[in-house]
Amino acid sequence: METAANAARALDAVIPELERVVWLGVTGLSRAGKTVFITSLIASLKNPGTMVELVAAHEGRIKATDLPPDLKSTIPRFPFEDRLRTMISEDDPAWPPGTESLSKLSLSLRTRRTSRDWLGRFEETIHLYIIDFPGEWLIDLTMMDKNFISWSGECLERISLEALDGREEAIAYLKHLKRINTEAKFNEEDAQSLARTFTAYLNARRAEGYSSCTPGRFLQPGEYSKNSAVLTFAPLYRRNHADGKSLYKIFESRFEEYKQKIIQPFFKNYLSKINRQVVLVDVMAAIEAGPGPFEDQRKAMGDILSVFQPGQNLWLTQWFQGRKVEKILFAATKADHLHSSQHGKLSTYPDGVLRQSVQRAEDEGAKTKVMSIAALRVTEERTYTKDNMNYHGVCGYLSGKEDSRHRWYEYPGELPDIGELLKEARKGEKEWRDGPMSFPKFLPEPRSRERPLPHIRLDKALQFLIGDLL
Ligand SMILES: Nc1nc2c(ncn2[C@@H]2O[C@H](COP(=O)(O)OP(=O)(O)OP(=O)(O)O)[C@@H](O)[C@H]2O)c(=O)[nH]1
Ligand SMILES: [Mg+2]
Repeated sequence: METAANAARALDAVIPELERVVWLGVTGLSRAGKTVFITSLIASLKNPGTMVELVAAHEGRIKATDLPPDLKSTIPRFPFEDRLRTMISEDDPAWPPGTESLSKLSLSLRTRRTSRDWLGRFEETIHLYIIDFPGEWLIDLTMMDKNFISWSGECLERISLEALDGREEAIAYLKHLKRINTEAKFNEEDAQSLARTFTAYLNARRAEGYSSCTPGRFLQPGEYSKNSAVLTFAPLYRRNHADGKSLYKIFESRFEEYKQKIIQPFFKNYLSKINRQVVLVDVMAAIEAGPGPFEDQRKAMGDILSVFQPGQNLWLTQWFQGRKVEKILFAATKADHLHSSQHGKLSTYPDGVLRQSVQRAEDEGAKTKVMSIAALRVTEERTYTKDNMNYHGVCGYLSGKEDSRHRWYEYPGELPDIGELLKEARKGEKEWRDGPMSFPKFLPEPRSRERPLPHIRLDKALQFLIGDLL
């Protein structure tokens, strides 16, 4: 026995450890839950007490979880410790702020295999590369197969419809546009003022819960300054005879520059490398916002996801270099806002909303799964009985309450049927037939950082995404 163990140790010394790099794409629109998911994922791998469904963790085969400095990376490191400190604290925990720029983290998991591989290796290290970015940037992918004429046409058609509906910022943009001769020689003042009025319109649209607000950098400029040239353009009516020095032509070339300098590198350097992907969807926020934003989110996500299927978009296909997303998890986030009796229904939502994308991913050979999760569970379930009726609700630190340091019970009601919602949204209804819907929002509760994080199905999500690699 001793000789066999010595031989194994000798083998370990000469054979390099198996190392693998996997890009885990955490994608989702603004406020979908990406930053919370990434932070909770890392914290839960480092302290896996609650990760029972992640087989390697449960079997104690994850030997080390490190966050080594990525010396080759030119972008900032994901501020994991800072985000965790915000969310998990004994004093005043809060949700992390919205993400304003790109960051990356490399997470190294040293695992012990259940048996030696054919080279006699017993241990291996998986380097998970994860990036975090503002959700607003994702929607820009839908601009890649448009040119200035088609993009402007779509925007102006929508703005005109919204102006008819009385949207103040849409009316303001059209009025502004009328005053400007876009065939005249370019001048910076007109350019800046048009871009500003258009950005105000985009901001107002987003505040109402709409997702398709392009260009995303107008809302979240990241490393660019808001009035840099590449972010100073706006949709214009088509002008076939404008000359090269006109405002029209300059805007047209800035639109192309935006695609080439901003969208393409973001896709080429990061998104095209994704092997495993989780698509986070905040279905409850979309339901709350009403049928218009709900349908808009559905379309936007469908368009975005089509980009990840090589062959769907000629512009971007060249960057995949034969790579494929092998597994895609579609997850409805923030499941802890609802009692578990509603989770089954919530889990059907991503499939209902993104049916085409799920089908297309499967046709391309990717394994897919649909579920509902809470990366950080901040509520507990309670059943409240009144007049012989049971109300299955949740209880936690309610956001927006003056006294948010007390636990409050909420009965979020029953989720409507996804098929009905889709029908109403597709018909272009202005309001849901059963009236507006809203769900309670909860804050993280004070807790010690030593304890493993509570979650809903984060372990199952990870088992599907990376379990086979561990
Ligand atoms: N209850 C609960 N709320 C969550 C959870 N995850 C996210 N949230 C809520 O959703 C909000 C947005 O989450 P983030 O992780 O910041 O979303 P994001 O996708 O990173 O958003 P951007 O950075 O704007 O793109 C948080 O501030 C929380 O209010 C969760 O697991 N449970
Ligand atoms: Mg974020």
